[in-house]
Parts: sequence; structure tokens; C-alpha cells
Amino acid sequence: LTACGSGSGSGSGSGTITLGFSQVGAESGWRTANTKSIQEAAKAAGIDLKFSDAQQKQENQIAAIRSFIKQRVDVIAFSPVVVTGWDAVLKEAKAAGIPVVLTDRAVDSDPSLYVTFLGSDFVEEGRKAGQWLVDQYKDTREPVNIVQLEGTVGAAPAIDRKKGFEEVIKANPNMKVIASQSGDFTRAKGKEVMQALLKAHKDIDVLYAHNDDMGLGAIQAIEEAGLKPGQDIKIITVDAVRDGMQALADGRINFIVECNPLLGDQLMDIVKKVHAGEKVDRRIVTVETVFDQAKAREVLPTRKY
Ligand code: GYE
Repeated sequence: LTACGSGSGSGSGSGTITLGFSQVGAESGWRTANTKSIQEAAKAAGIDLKFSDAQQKQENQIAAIRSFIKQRVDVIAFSPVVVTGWDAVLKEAKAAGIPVVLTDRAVDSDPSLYVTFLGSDFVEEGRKAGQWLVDQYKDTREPVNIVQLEGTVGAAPAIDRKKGFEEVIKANPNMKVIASQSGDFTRAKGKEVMQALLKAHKDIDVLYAHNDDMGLGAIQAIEEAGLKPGQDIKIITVDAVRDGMQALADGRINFIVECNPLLGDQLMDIVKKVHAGEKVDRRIVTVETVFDQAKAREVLPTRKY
């Protein structure tokens, strides 16, 4: 017999923790930085990382998680592409006795099906974006026409960034979201959707994009339409990755709400604790800030991602 039923994960017997991680994809600069952070942190922590890229498809994530269960990894972590549809696979992990840690994005499953959720407060990010806009236009009596580029349909950051933003801009009755469409968090889609929006609406004052990449794609569309991003159309984005920060410093974006992708070290700490049977907080919120153009110029030289 070759099977060694140690019962404690994929067990080489060396005591090394095996972590199965299912990543959303490689859709944005944020995601690339997040992946790098997780891979580097696993290495530094001596954790054996089995990394799987789902290419933004839930079915791929479910297949990856099932394969981790089959391999009997010690801990499973994943960043769920969308909020719904995880009950079955989470129950399978639970039945197999493998703890699951959520990172970055939330699910709507019963919280007893996972140990903790490490990531940002996306509603708060949306509120910060909205608050900046409300402050900018506080003396304006004319209508402010806003277009919104939403993230992936059904994804927690898309749902929540919209919610927080729309909640706060209600304070100014002049502000109106005249169009809101998904750009799937990618630069290419951001450009494509913005091209269509520019054709359909001649009176766009503000663009709120749920991430830097869609904002950067939209900037190309705006420039190709002969308009000046940051001036003719004010632009707010979320993430604060290097390319976004550069555009902010250059005056083509007006404001960025930070969303921190460097979750690797915190994730590995959680994995170690969970594996050791220690208690962890059920919700761990990332600490984040906001950047205007002056602040972007100041921090850009030392920005890591
Ligand atoms: O803002 C976006 C990425 O889930 C927080 O996903 C993450 C988001 C991030 O594609 O750029």
C-alpha cells in the first residue's frame, strides 16, 4: 500500500502546512500584487502553497477547491469571484474537516462554513469615494452627471462600492448617476464601456470606476474622444496600484480610494493559527487610506506596487 493515511493533510510528515489557494484571476494590477504577496508570504512562512488561478470563473474555483479537498490539504483559502453559490463546496470542505479562510471578497454563505474573512470594507471604500465628490461639489447648484464603471457582476467589491458611494452622494440632490455598467474590473472592458458611454452621453461630469484598471481603460477612451481626463471629466477610482497612482500624480485621475492587496503575511499568520487550532477573529478588516493628486506625487517614489 502506498496510501499513508496520516489524516493530517497531504502530510509529508515533516509538519509543513499545505495551503490550497484559489485566486480569482489576473484581471487587474491589484490582483497581480495580491498574488505576489500571497506567494512571497507563503514562501517566507515555510508554507507549501498550492496556487490555482480561476480566470474569473466560479466553476474553476469550485473545481480547484474540490481538488484541494481531494488532495487533503491542511487549509483552504480563496478569494471568491462572486458572492453567491458557495454553500455546496463549503459544506464539502467542512465535512472533510478542512478549515476554509476567505480572503479579499465575501460570500453570502452561513458564516459557520468558514473560519474567518480577511479583507477590506468595500462599502466604506465606496463611501470615501462618494464623500470626496460631495465635498468637491458642495457649492455647485447645477446638476452633476456621474457615470459608474462597476466591477465584476455579483462580486462583493462591485456590490459594496456601489452601495457605499450611492448612499453618500444622496446628500447632494444635484448629483445623479446617469449610467452604471460593469467593466469586469479590467482595463480593456473599462475602455470599451466608456467608449459606449461617451457616445450615449454628451454631458458626463464625473466617472467613478470601481478599480484603477477600469479607470485607466476609460482614460484612453476619454482621450481618444478628444477630452481631458481629470479636467473635462473628473475621475475617482479604487485600489491605488502604481499605474493608478501615476495617473493621479499626472492629473488624469482626481482621487483614489486605497484598497490594500498586500494580504499575504496576514493570511499566513491566520493559516498557521487555524492549523494549530487557535482561535482567530471572524472578521479581519484591512487598514486603508485615500489619495489626492498631491499625496500621490509624494508617495509614488516609494510605492511598492
Ligand atoms: O479592487 C480589483 C480586483 O477584490 C478588492 O478585485 C478586489 C478587487 C480590486 O480586480 O482591482
